Amino acid sequence: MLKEVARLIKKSKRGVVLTGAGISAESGVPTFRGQDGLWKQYRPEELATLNAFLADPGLVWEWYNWRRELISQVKPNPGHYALCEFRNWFEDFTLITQNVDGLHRQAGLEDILELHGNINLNICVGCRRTDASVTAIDPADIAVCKHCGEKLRPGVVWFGEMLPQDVIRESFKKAESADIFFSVGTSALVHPAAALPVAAKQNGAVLVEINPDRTPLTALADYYFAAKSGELLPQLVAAVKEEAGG
Ligand code: BV8
Ligand code: ZN
Repeated sequence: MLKEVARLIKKSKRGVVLTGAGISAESGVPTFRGQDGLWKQYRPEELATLNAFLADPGLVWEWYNWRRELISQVKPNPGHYALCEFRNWFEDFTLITQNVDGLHRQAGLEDILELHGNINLNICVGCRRTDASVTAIDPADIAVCKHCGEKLRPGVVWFGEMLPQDVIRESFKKAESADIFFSVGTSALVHPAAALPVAAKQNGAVLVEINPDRTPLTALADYYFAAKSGELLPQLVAAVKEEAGG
């Protein structure tokens, strides 16, 4: 299967990768819905929502501060680095991520489409301006916006919130024109991100899924690797190098 996919990659001009929390799992960042899931003690909809923040901003900041602390101590894993190689394979390569941990950028990929924002950004809950001057937030005394006085919140997209329109529009444009689309480390449950691989497939892309567990996407995939991304992606890089005789 690896050889076949390597051959398809060689024949493809436009490659797109969508990643989810699974690609950061081997870096030590807990996924959302796994057994070590971030949301074990809370349900996602309870904390990652505007209502939760308005009801108890301190609790929400405690959770984000815990995640920021955890992410500040982890590093990209071989899966993140392998994706940097994908840039060399395609005339047009796009990385779309649902992750907010910034690990793709740390691994060296710059132009990334971040669907759900970035956990290290602080924005105003009122006017949504970014305040880069504030780094740490004290849940007991939450910093406020210099422009309108409203509280600062993490710069991520919460449930029930719109994704950045320019980012989601560009993501669908890239997915719909992809020759080959990789869905890596995502449970394919959260919309509208989960609709991207389907849109790619519907527009003629070869769909490759890499995930140790099956997902709602697995039945639709042309190739499904039941594997960890940190192991499989480097193997795919090696197979492409072999294919290129290099
Ligand atoms: C919106 C940022 C509307 C915050 C996140 C019913 C049906 C369809 C949709 C909905 C519905 N009810 C509600 C909705 C909408 C909702 C949604 O999709 N809910 C789901 C739960 C059903 N979506 C929204 O609310 C979105 N907004 O719809 O707005 C709207 C429209 C118009 C006008 C106004 C409003 C907003 C969604 C964004 C939410 N924000 N994150 C934060 O991080 O704190 S989502 C959150 O889940 C993360 O970003 C995460 O990336 C994302 C998706 O999860 P995954 O990345 O897939 O992670 P997960 O743990 O689920 O899976 C990990 C996978 O990795 C597993 O499959 C595992 O097997 C695998 N894995 C594990 N180890 C490895 C591995 N894979 C590879 N290698 C390994 N080593
Ligand atoms: Zn403001």
